[in-house]
This record gives sequence, structure tokens and C-alpha cells, in this order.
Amino acid sequence: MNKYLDIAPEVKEALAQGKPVVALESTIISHGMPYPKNVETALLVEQTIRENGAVPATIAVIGGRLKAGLSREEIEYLGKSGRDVAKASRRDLPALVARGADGATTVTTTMIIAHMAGINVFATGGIGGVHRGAETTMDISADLEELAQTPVMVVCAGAKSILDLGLTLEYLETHGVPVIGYGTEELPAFYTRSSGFGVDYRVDSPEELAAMFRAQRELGYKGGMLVTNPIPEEYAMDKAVIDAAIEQALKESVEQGIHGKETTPFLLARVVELTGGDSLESNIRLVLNNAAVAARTACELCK
Ligand code: PSU
Ligand code: MN
Repeated sequence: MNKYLDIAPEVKEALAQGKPVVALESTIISHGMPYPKNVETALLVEQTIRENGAVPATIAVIGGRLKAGLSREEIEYLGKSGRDVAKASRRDLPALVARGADGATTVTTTMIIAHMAGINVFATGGIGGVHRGAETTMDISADLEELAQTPVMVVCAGAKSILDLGLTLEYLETHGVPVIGYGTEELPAFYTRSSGFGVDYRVDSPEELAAMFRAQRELGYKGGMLVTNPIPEEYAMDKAVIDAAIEQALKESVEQGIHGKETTPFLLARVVELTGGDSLESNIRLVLNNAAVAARTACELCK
């Protein structure tokens, strides 16, 4: 085991016994949602994983230690600290470890630490991708590169249209990452069930997801798999409302010269503010929905 990794006792025991475990990220807690909803949601997501037969392992960096499985106090701490905790991507782990610092893990670093711990299914809300205007800014999330090289299944609700969804799919195709639609042929756009872009394969059950992931492993591929699970119809947002909020947030980010790692947290926070919290409720619902699919798939993988 990696000398910098701490696996929580419950997670360690489940892994040792070949029981299902699902990884969860912490940037969604610190940077993706406001306090106290972020903490409530993180705990509710863990509960949903349990109700669906798996053990949750929320991942973060605390005091320079890579943590797979957090205590309630640690989740509370990350939620309260919010954007004061560093958003930790791949390039940040060496510095955080060397300095004994804290970090909220993105999809990228959650995949890295999950894989180190031996966890192969991970549930979140949305992934990073190719940003709009990337042809000049070159802003492409490290999440896509990680999906290309780390063997973890990521269950999300697609990606927000703060991104260029078409270019994001092109990038994933180039890097050989299968994009699966769970019960859909279309890539979901996070707050809404469809984006107008097709996925590579439609899959309708956790059994089928497990079979594809197992085949990917047995083929010797190094990369992961992206499962996109649409938000339940009753919680989906009105497309015109969410599109207007996203356009406004993007405009402000350009005007204010927001760039680099700040771009995504800025856009996420502005969209929540501009929609008066409606988008936050949708966000919470879709994460819970993803947690259930991930847990059921992790159970299948253990059979
Ligand atoms: N998209 C969301 N919610 C999130 C994120 C993205 O809808 O919370 C977070 C995730 O942690 C993701 C990260 O891995 O932002 C991507 O950041 P960037 O675009 O800077 O790579
Ligand atoms: Mn970026």
C-alpha cells in the first residue's frame, strides 16, 4: 500500500472481504455546493450508497495524508472550510503531501486515490471537460486525461453546458474512454436529461455496466469508463432557465478575467446564485441518483 494512503477501517475491511465500495469526491463538498447543504448532501450520499448495499469512501487529502473514507467530522470540516481548502488536481498532490496540507479532491485525484486503495467505482455529480473557448484558452480539465489512464468507473450526470460538450466527447473518443448512457442514448447535460449529443453505448442495468467494466479490465486497458446517468425527470430543470444562467455566468467569468483552476468553481457558484438555489436542489438529487447506480454496479462487480 502507498505510504501516504490512509484507508478508513470500514473501507479496508470491506475491500479485504471483496465487498462493494464506492468512492466519492470532496471538491463537490468544498467547492461545488454552499455550506451547510454540502455537508448534508455528502452525508446523504454516503447513506444512499449504504442503502444500495455498498460502503462509501469519501476521498480527500487531510494533513498531507491521502484519505479513502472520511469521518463525519472530516466531512464537516471540508464543508465548512469551503473554498479555503485547496482544490486538488493531479499536479497538486505532491505539494500537498510534502507540506502536510489539506486538499479537496476533484474527479481526477479521487480516481487516483480510489485506484491506489483498490476501489473501482466512483460516483459524483458532473465531470470537468473541454471548456467553451478552449480553442484559445486550452482549458481542458485534467479529469479527461485521468479517465484515459486510470481504471475507475465514474458515474456522473453528464457534464454541465458551462463546457463544450461536443469537444468533450471528441476528447474522450480520442483517448479511448467509453462513454455510456445509463438508460439513454443521449449524453445528459447535468441539469437536463439531454444535450443533443449521442453516447457511445446505452446500458440499462448495473449488471450490464459491470460486464462492460469487467471486459475493459480483462482486455488490459489502462483507462476508465464514463457512465452518464440522466437526472430523474421530476428534478430536471427548465432548459431555457439553466441555459440563461450559464450564459450569464460565462459572460461574467470572461469580464472578470477568471481563469485556471478558479474557472469551474466560479461558474458553479454563480449558476447556483443566479437560479436562486433551484439548481442546487437538482444537483443534490442527481448526485443521489448516481450514488445508487454506482453502489448497485459495485455490488455486481463483487459477484
Ligand atoms: N462539475 C460539476 N461539479 C463539480 C465539479 C465539476 O458540475 O463539483 C468539480 C469536480 O470536482 C471536477 C472539477 O473534477 O470540478 C473539475 O475542475 P476543472 O474544470 O478545473 O478541471
Ligand atoms: Mn481548467
